[in-house]
Amino acid sequence: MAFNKVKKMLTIGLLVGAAVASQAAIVNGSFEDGNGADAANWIRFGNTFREDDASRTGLHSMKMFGNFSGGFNVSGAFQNFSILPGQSATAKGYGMTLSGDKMSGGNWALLKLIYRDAGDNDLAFSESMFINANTTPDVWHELTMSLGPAPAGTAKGSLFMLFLQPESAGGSAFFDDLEVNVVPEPATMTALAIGVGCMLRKRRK
Ligand SMILES: [Ca+2]
Repeated sequence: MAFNKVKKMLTIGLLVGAAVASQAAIVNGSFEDGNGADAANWIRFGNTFREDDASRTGLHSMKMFGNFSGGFNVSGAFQNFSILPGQSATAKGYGMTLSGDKMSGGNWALLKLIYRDAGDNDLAFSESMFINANTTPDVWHELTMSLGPAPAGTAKGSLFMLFLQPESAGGSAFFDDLEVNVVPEPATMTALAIGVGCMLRKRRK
């Protein structure tokens, strides 16, 4: 087989491998799709709103702050994604607090990546770094999470943006450019590698 042909096939194989190795699992992570305070594909609760006064990319981000209900309370939004036992998920996003409405008191905000069973019980979770009163304002901070293989009984994954207000302190947090990647279990990867190998051998004959 001509060298160029082999090179082309290897490139295709690598591209297929890369596409399968890491699959984008959530949509509208930049919150550009939506209607007013609602971001398409996201379910929000408490004081959580799609806003256009601070964004890392595009025009929108998600803003959240406390409910000022007198006790410990939570605002946030989440999106579920597909994952099977044995597959692994990682997630990334960006968080910020503005100096004009800086996080204060004991408030904190974070991203949380979760594996859940069919009854919505948490089987495993990974929390990002916190956005809180000590966070440098007016800068987007990269937030990352990583979980190992999903255990037996995993029915879905969820990515949460959360704002926790232990008392009635002020301040708000913004999130933008969230993504989740799901990596197939090693057995699937091996099978794919063998498949590409067979394809190349067959073509060589
Ligand atoms: Ca955005």
